[in-house]
Amino acid sequence: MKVFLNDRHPLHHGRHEMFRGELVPCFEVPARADYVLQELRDRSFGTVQSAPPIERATLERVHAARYLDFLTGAWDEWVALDPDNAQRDALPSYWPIRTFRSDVLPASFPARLGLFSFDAGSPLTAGTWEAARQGAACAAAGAAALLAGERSAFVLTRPPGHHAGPDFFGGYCFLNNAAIAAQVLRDGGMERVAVLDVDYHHGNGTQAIFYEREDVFFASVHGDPHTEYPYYLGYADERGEGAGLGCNLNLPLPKGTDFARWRDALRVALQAIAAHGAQALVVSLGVDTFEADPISGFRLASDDYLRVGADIAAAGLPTLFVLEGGYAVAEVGRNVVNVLAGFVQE
Ligand code: OKP
Ligand code: ZN
Repeated sequence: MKVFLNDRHPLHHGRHEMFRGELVPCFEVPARADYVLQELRDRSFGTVQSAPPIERATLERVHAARYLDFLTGAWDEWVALDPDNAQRDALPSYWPIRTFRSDVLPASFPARLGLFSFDAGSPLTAGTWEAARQGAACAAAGAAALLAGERSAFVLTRPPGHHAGPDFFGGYCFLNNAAIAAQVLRDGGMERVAVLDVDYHHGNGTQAIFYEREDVFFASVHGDPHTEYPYYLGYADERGEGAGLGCNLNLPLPKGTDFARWRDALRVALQAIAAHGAQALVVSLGVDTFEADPISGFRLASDDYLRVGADIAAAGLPTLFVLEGGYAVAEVGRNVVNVLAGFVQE
C-alpha cells in the first residue's frame, strides 16, 4: 500500500489547549504520527513517500478563500499583536454566535481568530499552516493514486482534518484532508464518492462541507454528541439537505459501546455507502475508539482493528485511509496499521 507521509507534520506542535478553565498539554502531539511510521517500518508495511505541494485552487474546492487567506497570515498577525506571542500558541477567546455578524471581517486578529474557529482547544502555532497544507497535499496525492488505479492508499498526517469546515478550524483540525481527497476523486472523474468516518468524534466539518450534495455520501459512527465532542452536530436526524437529502448518515453510539455493537453500526454505514453507489471510499481513520484512549469512551481492542480493516475491504471499493484522531499515543501505530493490514489481507 502506498503511504503518503506528511513530512512537515512536526512543524505543528501545540503546547496547550483550553480544558475546563485550564491550559493543559495538547493531546494531539507529533509523536502520534512518529509511532505510526515506526510501526509501518517494524512490520515492513507499505511504501512510504512524500507528496508534491498542493495548489491553492485545490484547497479552494473545499475551503472558503477568506478562510485560507486568514490561515496563511495567521501566525504573523498573532506575533504582530505582541512580540512575546512568538512564545505562545494562538487560541481564540471570542466567537460570533447567534445574533452576531459573520459577514464582516473585523480588523482585529483575535476577532477573526474566533470568527474562523469553534473551540479553544485547537492551538494555532508558527508551523500550523505549513504542516496542515502539506497534510492536504498528501490527501490530494493519495486520491490521485486511487485515480491512477491503486486499490488503496494511506495518508499519514497530522494535524487531523475532519472537524475543519468550509471556513472554520476546531477539534485540532485546520484543513479537511478527507474532504479534499473526496473532492479530488470527484474532480478526477469518480461520479459518486463516500466518506466513512470511524473516528470517535463526529466529523462535523466533513458533514458540513458535503451536506447539500448528493455526489459525496457521508457516513459516521461516533460517540453520541449529547455527551461527546463536538456536541452540536452528529445527531441521527441529520440526513442532508436539498439535493443532499438522504446522503448523510449519522450513527451515534453511547459512551462505553463495545466492538460488537460498534461493528453492527459500521456494517450499517457500509451498506448505505453501497446503496448510494459510491465508486470510491475515503476513510477518516481515527483510532480514538480504542479502549485505552484518554479522551474517548468506546471499547475497541487492538485486534478488533484487523476486523475493521477487513470489513471495510469487503465493500470492494478503491479506498483511501486518512489519519484522524487517536490519543493513546504509544498504541496509535499498532491500531492504525492493524486496520491497514486487515484491509489488505481481506
Ligand atoms: C479530535 B479528533 C479533551 C477535550 C477534547 C476536543 C477533541 C477533538 C478530537 N480534553 N476536545 O476527532 O480526534
Ligand atoms: Zn476523534
